[in-house]
Amino acid sequence: MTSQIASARAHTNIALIKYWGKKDQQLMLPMNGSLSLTLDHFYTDTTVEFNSIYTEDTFYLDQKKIETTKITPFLDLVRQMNPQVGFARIYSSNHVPNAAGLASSASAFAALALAASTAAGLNLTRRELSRLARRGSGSATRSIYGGFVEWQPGTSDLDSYAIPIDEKVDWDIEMLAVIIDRQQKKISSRTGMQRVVTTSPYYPAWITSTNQDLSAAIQAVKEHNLQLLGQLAESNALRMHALNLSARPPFSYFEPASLVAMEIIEKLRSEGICCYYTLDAGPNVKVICSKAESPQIIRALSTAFTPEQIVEAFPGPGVKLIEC
Ligand code: 2P0
Repeated sequence: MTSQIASARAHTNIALIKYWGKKDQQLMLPMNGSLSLTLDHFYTDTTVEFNSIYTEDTFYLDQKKIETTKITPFLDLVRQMNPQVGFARIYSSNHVPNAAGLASSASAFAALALAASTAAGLNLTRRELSRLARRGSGSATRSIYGGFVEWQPGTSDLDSYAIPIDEKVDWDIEMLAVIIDRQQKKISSRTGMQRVVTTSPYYPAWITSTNQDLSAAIQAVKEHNLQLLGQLAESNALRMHALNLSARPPFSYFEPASLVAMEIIEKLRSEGICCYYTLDAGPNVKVICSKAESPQIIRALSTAFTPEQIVEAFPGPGVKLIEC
């Protein structure tokens, strides 16, 4: 019996400029570039053990065996790189509300990419890890790095990967997550984004405007301009959700409580507080703000949400190996 084992931790990331559509569904190449912030508070720990006695891949999430069709094709990519390794047992624990728009697949596949490739004896560069993680889930491409990260869309498997923009964030920015629903979302990101690509008449305008948003947002990060970054992130998120409303059939991830949170943020802004929101493929609202002003924002959100629903998060690190 030969056994090879490794464990990794990856943090999730929230897109400030969104990825919403693929030009190649098999290679997971995005239609446009995106920009995210990796967060410290939400992460996935994953252990991969390849063992010659196993006869299939088995996946345990939070100690429960899960049937999924996503793991074996992903591990097959690792087995192509080292045909010596056989089947695996994968143990993951998620410190992210599952599939509730807090990007659990991002941390999941980034952790799996590092744990599986290390267990297989491969010593991949971060660029190679980013390309590998992409094959599991698009947003995972970015979770290889900490801080602000750009995913360059590329034109092939070789040149579609993330690059760090500001890994060790040393300026005053934080993100408040307003947890509105921990349930599985009704329409998966994968289904939702392809529906807008094929049916929204606004899709070409999304591509043009998002490319402009991306360049401006990268500049805002470099200048530590929280206000400009927040403005760009909020309008980019609203355009993404407008695409969903313009698809056929239309769909939306908003819940009534999402609108309540958005209104609180807009009101605070009219009172001079620098805060902006973004929403992903779920109803949770993420607020971009400064540490200096977050106590006031939390107070305002507390009029409508419980303390458990308001989670503070700060810029977090890239993927790393941990003790098994
Ligand atoms: C993002 N989202 O840029 C966008 C914004 C959600 C909204 O990437 O099909 O789980 O696995 O590549 O990465 C969520 O979609 O989708 C996502 P797949 P993924 O973060």
